[in-house]
Amino acid sequence: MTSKIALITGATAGIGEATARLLARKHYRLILCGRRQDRLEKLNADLSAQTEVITLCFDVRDKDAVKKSIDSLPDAWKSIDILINNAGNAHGFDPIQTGSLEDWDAMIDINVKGLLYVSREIIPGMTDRRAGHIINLGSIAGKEVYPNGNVYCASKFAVDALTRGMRMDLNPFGIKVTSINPGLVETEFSLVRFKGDEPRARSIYKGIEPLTADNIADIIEYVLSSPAHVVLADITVFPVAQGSSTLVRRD
Ligand code: 8X3
Repeated sequence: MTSKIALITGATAGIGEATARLLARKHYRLILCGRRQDRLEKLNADLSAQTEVITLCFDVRDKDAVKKSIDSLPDAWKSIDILINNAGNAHGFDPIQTGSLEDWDAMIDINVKGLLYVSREIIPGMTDRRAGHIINLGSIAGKEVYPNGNVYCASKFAVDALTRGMRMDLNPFGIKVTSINPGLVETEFSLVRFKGDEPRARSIYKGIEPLTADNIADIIEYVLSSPAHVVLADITVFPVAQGSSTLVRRD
């Protein structure tokens, strides 16, 4: 039975929500962060019978809101043991010559700058306590570039670089740093990428059995259960049907 405190960004959907639900069953105390108050309230209502939950409603793009929200935590919740940097999305799937500046800003602001803002608020507590575990949700898109992936891939390559940089800078403090890099996971991811075009979003997973958000939550729970001296540093996970970013065997 753990009473560790885990903070999850992007907790209201997909991998973040599945992780919140699984860690609640394992009695982690949870700080659930997201932009959508109604979804945060529903999660809180669902999970608070299993564990203690605090919700923080803010947008990771807004550095003042990030600081204000994390500063607002009661003292008993300030010793965050686990940071799960999950918030992130793909916006658009255009070649570089016609990409939308708005989409580019969103991906860089959320996937890269948002991760930095949240990390910067939480890491000093971990270095003071010389303990902690940071899990960054990367992507196969942060390991291999693919056509039309351009800025999304760049944002996830940045997450990969930041994960490695954190592991080096935080090495003196005994802080664990893990990256999990999924391939095709069926969540709202493609619906957001394709701006609500459901048939196009569904076609990404057609003829394969994609990963689910629960598969990734299981991996996160496994990573967190490692012995104190063990850190799973870098995990890439595919559905069996996937051989690379661009190689997918469809029935
Ligand atoms: C999600 C995986 O392959 O769509 O990050 O980029 S992919």
